Amino acid sequence: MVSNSGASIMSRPRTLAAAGLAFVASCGAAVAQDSDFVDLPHRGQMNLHHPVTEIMDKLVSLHNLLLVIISVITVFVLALLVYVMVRFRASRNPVPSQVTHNTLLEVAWTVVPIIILIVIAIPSFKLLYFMDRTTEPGLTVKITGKQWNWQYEYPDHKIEFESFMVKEADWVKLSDAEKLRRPRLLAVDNEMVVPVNTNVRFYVTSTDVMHAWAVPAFGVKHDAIIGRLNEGWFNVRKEGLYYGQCSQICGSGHAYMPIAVRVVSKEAFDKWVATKKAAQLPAPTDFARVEPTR
Ligand SMILES: [Cu+2]
Repeated sequence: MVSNSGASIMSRPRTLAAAGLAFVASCGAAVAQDSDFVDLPHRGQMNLHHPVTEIMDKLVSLHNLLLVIISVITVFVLALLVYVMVRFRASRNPVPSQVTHNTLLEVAWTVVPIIILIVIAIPSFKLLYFMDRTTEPGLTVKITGKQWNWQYEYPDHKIEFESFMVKEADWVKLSDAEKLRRPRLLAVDNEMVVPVNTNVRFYVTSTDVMHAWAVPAFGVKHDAIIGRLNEGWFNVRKEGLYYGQCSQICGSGHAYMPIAVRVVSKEAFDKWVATKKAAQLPAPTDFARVEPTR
């Protein structure tokens, strides 16, 4: 994790040539001051992302349980192999053993794996159902994968916008502090903005090829499939800027459709909604108002 406290998120364009950058910079302006925390990878980092949702907490716990189980199994199998290689080596056993069956052993190596699988299945299924959906959504966002960018819709607020990766030519114009917070290939022009400590329900779909919307710190990774709506949710407890990437190899632009989610206080979110709505003209089509033709 990298945190640059005090670093200004927005950089001022100095020349006309930076007009494109100004547009990029304006996109998070309404909520820029809310949190300086940025969830980023850094050199030498090990293990999973630092969790900021209950889902990721539980994923980490399951991962740790599985790591213990798999380590014990690996060491046990290795010990058996070493024992067999030494104990039954050709020089010590010129006449090989003719034993082919051992009922007790066969029952044991069938029953023990079953018990291990049940031990894994119980927390795994519990977690799957926990991750599946939320009964009390505080906000709903529809996420659409495209070749190659993301589109975010907030149906409750009638907000809709596209999110593109910041192009190299614009990115090099950012200040050094800004580059740390908005790294190359991860920075986007329009971040998805959600309030902190709120159940965010999201639907994921695609318009062209399969993508996957994934933010590791949230423990969320959902396939975006054409003609289908996949549902998920998260509730982030820490304000900040979180990055993810498309996690389904979708084509030539796969590496260039990053995901940036800015988690802000509820007040800042309301402010962002108002700013976004004011800036968004024309408003998205309200299909409910269309009169049927007779
Ligand atoms: Cu993709």
